Amino acid sequence: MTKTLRVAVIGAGRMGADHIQRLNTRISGADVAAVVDVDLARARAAVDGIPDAVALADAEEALNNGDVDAVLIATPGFLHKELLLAAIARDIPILCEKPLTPDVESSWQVVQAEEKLGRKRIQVGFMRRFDAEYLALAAMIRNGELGDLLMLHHQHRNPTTPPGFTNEMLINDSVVHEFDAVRFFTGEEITSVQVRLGKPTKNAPAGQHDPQHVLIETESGVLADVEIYVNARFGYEVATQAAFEEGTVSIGGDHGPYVRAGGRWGGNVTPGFEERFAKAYDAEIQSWVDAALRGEIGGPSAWDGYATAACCAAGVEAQKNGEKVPVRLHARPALYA
Ligand code: ISE
Repeated sequence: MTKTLRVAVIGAGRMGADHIQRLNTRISGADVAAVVDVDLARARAAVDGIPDAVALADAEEALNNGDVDAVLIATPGFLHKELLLAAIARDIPILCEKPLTPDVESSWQVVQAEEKLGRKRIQVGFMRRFDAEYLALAAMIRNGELGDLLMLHHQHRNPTTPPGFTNEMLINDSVVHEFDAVRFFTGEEITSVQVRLGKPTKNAPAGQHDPQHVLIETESGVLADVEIYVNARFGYEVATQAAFEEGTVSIGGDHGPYVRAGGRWGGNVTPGFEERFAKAYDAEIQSWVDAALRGEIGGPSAWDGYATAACCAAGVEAQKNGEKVPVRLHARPALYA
């Protein structure tokens, strides 16, 4: 008989609710066993219609529930560290939404706790690694068909930001994806980050300088730049152009349906990340479930979470001083070789 992973989802907000639906309807080999939210009414609404799933207000209670054998953490980042340490102590599979933790010191503590456990239990929710075009570009880089990769140009545009989205969050919450993407594409660590603040939009809330231009360098000297623009109004856009010795490759462009009607031609702009990366999220969670049932992880590790947290720390420093700030990393433990 094939085992089914009984998952506790912690956090029933925007991303948690999306993952609960996905686990309940599209993912095979897993069921939602519990939903935890400080807002119990929200947890109850999330389990409505899911057979045998309980709604709880306390994560500890879910982790101690004998019916739970894996955890998906989708709370705000400041709660991740304690939840991760509690789940590692129970030696259960963990899918943790990005960022691993909001600062580099706590991310390193999580890596050390997992290293002590002696096996990888944490998969970090960098879903772009499961996007079909990201995978196609990564394969072209690996097989060298266009020669060496030289530069990456990223555009990351959001329609608007939720209340409380600080200037630092442009780096910690948004550009963290590009830090992971650059590491994923190149297979190298990032060595420095610089942030340039140019002409801002008047549509940004007070305290946010938007857009920003982030310059990234990797171990072999690949240069990447990111336009992070989080109050772009028109919709959601994540795109990359890669420059190789023998050509260029663009991903994340608009897709069909392409409509000609009513005297106009074109298509629809993606409204947000849930729609833009819906298939990638499905593939990510399926890969996590399949791997968890084998006792493994099926995607980016706690080391990837830690390394990107180190890039974010450099990025936030660079936001403030305008300098090219080195990324400081501890030596990579053998567990993540
Ligand atoms: C959000 O938290 C995400 O993870 C989205 O993918 C990203 O595009 C957005 O900028 C973040 O705020």
